[in-house]
Amino acid sequence: NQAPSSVQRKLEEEYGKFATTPSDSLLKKYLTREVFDKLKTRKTRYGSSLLDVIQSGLKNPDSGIGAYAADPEAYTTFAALFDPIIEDYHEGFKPTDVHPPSNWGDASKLPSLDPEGKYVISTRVRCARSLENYPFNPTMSREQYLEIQDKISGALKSLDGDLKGEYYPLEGMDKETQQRLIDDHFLFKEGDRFLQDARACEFWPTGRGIFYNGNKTLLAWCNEEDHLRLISMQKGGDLSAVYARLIEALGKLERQQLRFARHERLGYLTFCPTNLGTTIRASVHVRLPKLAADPQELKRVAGIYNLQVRGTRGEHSESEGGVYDVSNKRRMGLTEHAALLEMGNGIAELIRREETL
Ligand code: ADP
Ligand code: CIR
Repeated sequence: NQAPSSVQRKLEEEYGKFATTPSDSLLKKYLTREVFDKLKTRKTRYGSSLLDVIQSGLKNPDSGIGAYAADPEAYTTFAALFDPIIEDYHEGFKPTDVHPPSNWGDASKLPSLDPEGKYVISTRVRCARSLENYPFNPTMSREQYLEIQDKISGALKSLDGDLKGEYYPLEGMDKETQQRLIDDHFLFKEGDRFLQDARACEFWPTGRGIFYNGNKTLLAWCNEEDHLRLISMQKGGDLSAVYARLIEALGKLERQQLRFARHERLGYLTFCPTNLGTTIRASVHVRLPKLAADPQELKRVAGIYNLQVRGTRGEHSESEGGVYDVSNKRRMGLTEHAALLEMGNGIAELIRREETL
């Protein structure tokens, strides 16, 4: 039960080139010769090899991480690579640590981010879920994409009241509508080279799509990076309202037939190791002109509070008009509620610092 020799040869060749390529990725940091030699012959039950896990990072040396779980078993088979990546990204979540059970806490007990509405433009909280008994992107068939879309869009029909909405498949959506949804920060982008090189965009746009309610405050993405992304967002800084809506919607979906994949140690399973555990990314779009006069300084100060800074159009984008996306960085080893508090308190600190400058 080994990776085919053609794959092993390709791995040797590509790893050789990567060894002489400069890269700040965690892949570069942790795929030592020793780890590489240990993993290069392995194959998961789904047939994924080390090459399937690292091909995006090999092709894109500007990756932050550079590895994806080609299927749910990859986290175990290739633990010698994933464990140190996870420990580094999630601020010290060790191989012996166990992600705690879900605890969403009391949504009303969160700090108000920006009571005067001077800095925060909008607030968003998202989580990711994978369906049990399905592989991840690179190992999914066209039929599985469609099956998952059926299950997810079916379950979303159960949402009622303010959450009631409609599912729009990407297949057949006109380009103008798609672009407007992307520009308005509602829809995932198309052609992400990190995902494409991980073979996460096969059969595109089959099985991909977006759900949203009447005022686009609750959204769901189907089969983009993960089987399901559930998103709550609105203008302004009312973190409690945004978080409460996510909890309500997820609770309703959990009462449908959907069964979500959860690992006893890693928490909820996702395609990217950065999203494991709670899978929660709570962000604001924020303008902090004084702090951000030097973007590197903004990143440094944000890091003190375990916050991550992204550009206006999300991951791997630049800031437009001084707008930054600031969110909690780690998602593992703490509860959902603790992740929200970490983000909320951190943003409040950044605003406090902005005001002293
Ligand atoms: P994620 O991994 O959470 O899906 P991305 O970095 O891929 O994040 O961003 C997805 C989209 O969400 C982008 O259009 C981004 O601008 C948007 N977004 C993220 N946070 C906010 C926010 N607080 N307000 C408005 N849009 C946001
Ligand atoms: C990278 O390594 O930069 C890309 N593979 C993306 C990593 C982070 N992805 C994410 O948070 N979803």
